Amino acid sequence: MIPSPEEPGRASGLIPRDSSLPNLEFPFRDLNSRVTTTASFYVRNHFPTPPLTAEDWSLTVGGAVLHPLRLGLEELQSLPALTLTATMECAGNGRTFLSPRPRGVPWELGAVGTACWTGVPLSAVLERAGLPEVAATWEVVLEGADRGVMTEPVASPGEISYARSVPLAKALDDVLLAYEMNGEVLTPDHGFPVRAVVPGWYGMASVKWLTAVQVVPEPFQGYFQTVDYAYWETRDGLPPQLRPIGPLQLKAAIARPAPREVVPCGVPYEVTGAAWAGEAEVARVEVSVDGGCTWADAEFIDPPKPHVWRRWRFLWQVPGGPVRPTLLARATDTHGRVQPTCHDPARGSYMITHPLPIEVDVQESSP
Ligand SMILES: Nc1nc2c(c(=O)[nH]1)N[C@H]1C(S)=C(S)[C@@H](COP(=O)(O)O)O[C@H]1N2
Ligand SMILES: [Mo]
Repeated sequence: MIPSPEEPGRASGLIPRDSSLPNLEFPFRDLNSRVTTTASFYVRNHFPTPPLTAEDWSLTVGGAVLHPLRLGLEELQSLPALTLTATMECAGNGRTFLSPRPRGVPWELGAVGTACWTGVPLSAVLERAGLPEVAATWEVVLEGADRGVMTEPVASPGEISYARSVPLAKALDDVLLAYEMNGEVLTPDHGFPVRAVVPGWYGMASVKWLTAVQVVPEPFQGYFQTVDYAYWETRDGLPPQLRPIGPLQLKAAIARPAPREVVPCGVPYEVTGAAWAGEAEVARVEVSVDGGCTWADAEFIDPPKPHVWRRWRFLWQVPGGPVRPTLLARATDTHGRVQPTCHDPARGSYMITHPLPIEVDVQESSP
């Protein structure tokens, strides 16, 4: 089944990146607001969107809680709500820039967006269920209603649901059970009726179509935590260990010019893009228009805001053509950390945060 852009609630104007599931990319060159409209927000599905209804939906809260409970949508919505803005990026965003081209959805630059999410803090629901005395290893498993069989990167044990965990401390800090996106009811593709939003983390943690929350005393080792969405960490002189991907890593991305754009020669061009840093804050963005030989500061369009990208711009004096310059952008955070210069193979085809080369064509000057 080709995901039809005409399906009710399905966004148009997004670029399909998959022939069998709605995996849809935002054309990143269209970036022109800090908050992405819902219609322009990328979609990442591992399984078909489940047909949930507001009447039938419920959330079970269980595991190592004192009073397991089940909440209907109205009950959840009767709890005090809050709205937060967060940038969400798929961990595989930018994968097409890797060579050799790895398996996985071939995202270019646009598997990222920023939205305003309204819902109930997960902490409020966990407080209701009551927690015993907990330790630092405790986690909260978030499970979606979508199910299916995975064949890659390894075969799943038959049909599985989409599930991810977050550390209990993060769950109690700022994870939201969102039922609205940009002031409107969630669309089916973005998780109707309720999804988790894990601010400052890669998108895989923000489980859509959330139907179960379980508190567990040990790290959860589910499919999307181990064989998928994991990377190799080398620490303490031990051999590499697989770790689940978590917080967003520092990154600046160029929206305009787009890859292979034809740029007029001899006139100023406003290079623009966005930068984000997960749980840290972006302090500086630099641009190179000569493939990384020299760098100059870009100017921020947006003020800093936790968990939200900052758009930036840079005025480029385009040289005479024909030439094919390579543009790069790189960010520094408030701790002085800078993006890595090349992709670390320990990250596999995830967390692609080295400056991505944007090659453009400068038009030949007319005689
Ligand atoms: N239930 C469920 N939740 C999910 C997924 C999924 O396939 N099923 N995909 C995850 C991934 S990998 C990403 S990047 C984000 C994307 O959210 P979006 O489709 O609203 O952009 O949802 C996450 N939550
Ligand atoms: Mo993702």
